[in-house]
Amino acid sequence: MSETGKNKRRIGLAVAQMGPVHLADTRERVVGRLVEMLREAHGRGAELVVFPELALTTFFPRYWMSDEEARQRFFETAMPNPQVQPLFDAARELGVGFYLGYAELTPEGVPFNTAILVDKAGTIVGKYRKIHLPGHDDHKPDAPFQHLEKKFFNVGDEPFGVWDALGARIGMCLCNDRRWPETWRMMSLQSAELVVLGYNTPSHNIHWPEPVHLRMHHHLITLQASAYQNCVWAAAAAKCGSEDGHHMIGGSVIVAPTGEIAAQTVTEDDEVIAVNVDLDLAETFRRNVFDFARHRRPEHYSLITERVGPGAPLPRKPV
Ligand code: ING
Repeated sequence: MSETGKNKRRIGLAVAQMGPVHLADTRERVVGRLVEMLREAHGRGAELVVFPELALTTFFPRYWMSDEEARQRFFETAMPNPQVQPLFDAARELGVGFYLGYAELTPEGVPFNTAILVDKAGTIVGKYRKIHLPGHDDHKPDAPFQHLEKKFFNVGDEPFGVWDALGARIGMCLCNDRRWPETWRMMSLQSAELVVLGYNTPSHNIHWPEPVHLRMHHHLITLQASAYQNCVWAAAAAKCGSEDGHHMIGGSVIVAPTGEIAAQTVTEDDEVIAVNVDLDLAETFRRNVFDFARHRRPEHYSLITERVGPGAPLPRKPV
């Protein structure tokens, strides 16, 4: 972590957005792209680089196939492994940490949509398995594409986590997690300073004719509001563009605890954005507006963990 100016706690943070990964793209080719962006990010002062969700393959949950076929073609049974090793080697050589999303098949044969946090020595210091799995588990033959995360992945088996790494308190999540306020609160209640995530967000909704511009709108307001309400920096890396004709939004961003966008990509290709993050920028908000310990009233929030879906209004005292 570099100290510059008025002794601020800073971390060089980069988001490495990926353009399309097609079915025909090999992991070797993809990892070559990741290494290239890691080097560019390092050149721009990055100490931590955020890669997308399921970064090593095309977004395969858009295709109907058997679990066996999916696991054979798109899952990693070890991390690192020979195909990904060049990324770990480059990270260690340059002294840069990274977040990487991939499809994990555990030794016990359990499938997860996973992200890892790797430190400057190339050591995996944290692992998160996606909790909010969107989409469906049945085949929708009439849909233009599928969204089979509920079929191919198990729900994560550990709560949202925060890790002390690279000189910061870093929380991790994945894609759809960012839409749920509970995700962010769980990490800010563990004193996160920075939340990193990758995403693959289709432009089109298979369930109803949602106006396309809303995808980007909801993506950005979610990150900006969540960063502000939880006093964290947020860094979100897209895999985007048209993968074998299936379009996904870009809009990779680094958002400050003020809720303002500090950097945003402008293409749907491989693109690096970088910010020299002031980790203490959130301190003012934590001391005043969002001093959780002074202002939160969990005794009035019980429904948030007691109920899954909406239910009856709570009984009230007679007015
Ligand atoms: N993708 C999408 C996401 O949450 C989605 C799925 C899009 C759900 C829009 C609801 C609305 O960004 C993944 N992979 O979660």
